[in-house]
Amino acid sequence: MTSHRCQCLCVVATFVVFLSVLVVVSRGQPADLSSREVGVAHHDGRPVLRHEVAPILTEDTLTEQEQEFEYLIEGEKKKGTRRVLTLDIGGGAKMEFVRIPKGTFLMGAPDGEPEALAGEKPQRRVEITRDYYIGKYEVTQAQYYAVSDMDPSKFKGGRLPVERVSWDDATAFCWTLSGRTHWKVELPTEAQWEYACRAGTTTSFHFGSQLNGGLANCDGEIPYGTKTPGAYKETTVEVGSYPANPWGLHDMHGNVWEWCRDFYYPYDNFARLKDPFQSMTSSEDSCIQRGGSWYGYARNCRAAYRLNCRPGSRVSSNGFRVCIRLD
Ligand SMILES: [Ca+2]
Repeated sequence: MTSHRCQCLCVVATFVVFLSVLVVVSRGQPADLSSREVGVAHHDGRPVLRHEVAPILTEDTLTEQEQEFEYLIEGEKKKGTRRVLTLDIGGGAKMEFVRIPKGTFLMGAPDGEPEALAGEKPQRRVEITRDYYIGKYEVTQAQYYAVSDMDPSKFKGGRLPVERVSWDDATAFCWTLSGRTHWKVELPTEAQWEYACRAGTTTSFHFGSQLNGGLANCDGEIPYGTKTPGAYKETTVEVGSYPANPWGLHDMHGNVWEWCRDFYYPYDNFARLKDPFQSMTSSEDSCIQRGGSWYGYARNCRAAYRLNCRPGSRVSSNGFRVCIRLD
């Protein structure tokens, strides 16, 4: 009798464990992560991460540093100050984040912007209701290796941006870093990305309305806003090789495309104007990438340009930068 009860208990326990695993695995691609959730991210089709995400630290624990920097607008040099948080991300690597103040901005392409596509319109006023941190640079290969123990990039160099990373890889990186640092690390929403890229400007690029490869790493042989062609380096370059934007961020235009957390949606079907974010609605959805790349035409580097891409895509123009959520 006792043996029979033991067997029953074993069967029930096995079933409960099986159900738990099923629930975790069936979560599929993560859309949003709140503290204490158990996460599963996929790399090469395998679940590779599963850990408790610790609660974020409070703002009392911040140790920011003020940094002065130079930026360019319409060819004129200006001075700015950024508030930088430096995190030890393990593996001997650090990562710098710039604090972005909450506020409102016009998201999307204005009427009359040359070569703007229908998906970039209508332009509308969007509110970002909380401060957040965003990477001063794209995630580098040294940082990616320190966190994920992988080095997938085509072009090799510790200070080059990591590429050949999918949306799944980028999300897995965020989850690992969240667990390691106790901060809520995530990909920027598309709105957070464009807000940070524009940094208060309204032109096609944060430095003006022309690009031919001189102020951002792209295919300058196909210029934008000018008939004068420029450089096409045919490779990524070290992060921070070009001037910062007015909020102190580098390479928001060009170098590598940057995965955003959102799945693609048309602006005109999307009424939310506060902290807009679109989670996945079907397995056919595409993710958003922003900012253009070393491989792309200058027009694709515009602040308003939206690329939709399958989340599993791993090509040498795909990279990312990460945010820290404060709430
Ligand atoms: Ca970029």
